[in-house]
Amino acid sequence: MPMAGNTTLKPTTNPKVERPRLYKVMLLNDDYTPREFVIMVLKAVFRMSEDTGYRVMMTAHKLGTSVVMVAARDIAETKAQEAVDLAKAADFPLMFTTEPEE
Ligand code: TYC
Repeated sequence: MPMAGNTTLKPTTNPKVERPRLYKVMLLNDDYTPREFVIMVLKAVFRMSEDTGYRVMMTAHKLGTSVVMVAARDIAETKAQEAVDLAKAADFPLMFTTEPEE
């Protein structure tokens, strides 16, 4: 049976074979969510330590946005949704978004 798709003998050097893009989960600053709540979400959903959570939270607080993690698209989107759901359940406007890496 003839093979469909990539039939060349050097698949690992074939420039048409590309890894799927990775996605960034971004944390967005707002004026209402308490700092401690942001850190709690970063620890619970993204398994961050208190120190790392504090630094990521403060970066978004000062600059407006901060990179939380980089992962395959489905993982990034699931984590961002879990984090937004926790914020919604607590009635905070905290937002996480995903975007492809360059
Ligand atoms: N800016 C918020 C405050 O002063 C804290 C905060 C930090 C909220 C980071 C969101 O992504 C955020 N209470």
